Amino acid sequence: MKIERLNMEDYNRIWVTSDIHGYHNLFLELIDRINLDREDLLIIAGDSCDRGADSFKIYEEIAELQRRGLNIIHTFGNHEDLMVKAIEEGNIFAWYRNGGRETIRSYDNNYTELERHLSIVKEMPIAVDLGRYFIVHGGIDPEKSIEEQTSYEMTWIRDKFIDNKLHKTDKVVVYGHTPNLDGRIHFVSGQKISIDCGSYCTGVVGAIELKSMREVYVSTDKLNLFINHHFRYRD
Ligand SMILES: [Mn+2]
Repeated sequence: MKIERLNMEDYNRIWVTSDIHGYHNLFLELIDRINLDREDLLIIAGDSCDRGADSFKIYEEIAELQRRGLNIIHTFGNHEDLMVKAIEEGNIFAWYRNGGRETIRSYDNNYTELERHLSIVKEMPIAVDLGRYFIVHGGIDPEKSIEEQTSYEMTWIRDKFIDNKLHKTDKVVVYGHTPNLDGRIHFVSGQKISIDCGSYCTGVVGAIELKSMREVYVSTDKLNLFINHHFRYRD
């Protein structure tokens, strides 16, 4: 299990987003809006694939931006976990039920690319520890220290983490996974920042900059999103 440990002082601005779920257009708009440069860090806290149509393009885009020298770290989300388990262990039903069919379609039978991306996905860190902030997809077991957490808990945990306002570590946990259906970032308590804006039902992807606490939202038209979804499932 890999936890990336970084020093906040090494970067100018530190943006965190998550749960882009195949909406490549929203990702591009976000990159444009936050105007990321080489002094900054962008952490994508999991779930760039599934549900939306363009998962392939998102992973490609991230790799291209990294090649251009931008600091982008993508942590492992439960949808990345579903993808790995479907492809490597044949657990296809769980993936397809959760939007994996769109991911496969986005590769358009290009299995070489899929295999290349799969190896990148498998190398993703589970979390980023910035000292004061701990960035992770699902959350943490509130009763355990950071050292005691498992990959599975940090990728998948929901109720136990959400239902407990406070946790054992004194770090502020910044997490996705559990969507805020009002399409906003929530400051749940002094110890938690919930950033999943529910792209696939709200049309919104949000991001927060941890030094200024500036929030940015990009969104597609909700009706368009609904209609695309509706017609996609008719065939
Ligand atoms: Mn998600």
